[in-house]
Amino acid sequence: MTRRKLIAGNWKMNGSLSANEALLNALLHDVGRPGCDVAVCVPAPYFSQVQSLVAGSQVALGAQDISAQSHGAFTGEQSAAMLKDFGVRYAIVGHSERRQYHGEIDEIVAAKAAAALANGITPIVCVGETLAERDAGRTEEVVKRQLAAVIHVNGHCISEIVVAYEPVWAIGTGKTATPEQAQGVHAVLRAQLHHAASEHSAAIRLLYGGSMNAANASELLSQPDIDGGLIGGASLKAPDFLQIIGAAR
Ligand code: 3PY
Repeated sequence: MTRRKLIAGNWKMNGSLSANEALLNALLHDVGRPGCDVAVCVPAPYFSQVQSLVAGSQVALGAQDISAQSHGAFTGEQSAAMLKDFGVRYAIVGHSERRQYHGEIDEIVAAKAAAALANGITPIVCVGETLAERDAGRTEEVVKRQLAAVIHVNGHCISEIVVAYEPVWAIGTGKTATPEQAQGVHAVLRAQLHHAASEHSAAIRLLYGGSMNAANASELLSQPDIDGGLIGGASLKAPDFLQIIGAAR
């Protein structure tokens, strides 16, 4: 089955009103009608600005996190309904930086994915092993455990998720998994999805993330189970991000 690729930028905690405007103007000027889905996952304070800038374009708005709660005394959190108010279409959940710095365990990630799905937002569920886990031969066990938690809670609507394999050792380090390493893990995840939801598994998009850039995108994106990318630093430079989008056609 052919899956339409998705290229999603993860701006992380970067940007300013002026920098966002310059970046998006450059992106929108040249993106045209891309042969893939495109999204930018931006810091929450800029939802309103980015919603206006991308309105009517082929670029969708995404968030970098979402609360598992619907409302109430949860200082600093943003609910799915709040994200919907700004036209947010995707929400990253379980990025390794959130797992590492904010103690987000598998159960929290699964609850966040559930909150997104219940509100019509597509969760981009991140999984990935640390260098120590890879060196110990535990990659498969770790990513399968992380994905199983989400499948377990969201079984009936699993077809609506996007999964991003982001080896932690390749995040912000400039190191990238080789296309073969990435494809190997994607095949494991595809098989797991097939086992859990055979009728939907072929349609679920599996993105690669972890230092995907303009130079390595084509080779990674040509792998049979790599259906797009979750792009860190390279999504902050319009020419690089456009080149990655071009490689996903
Ligand atoms: C990276 O490429 O560094 C990322 O973390 C993308 O989410």
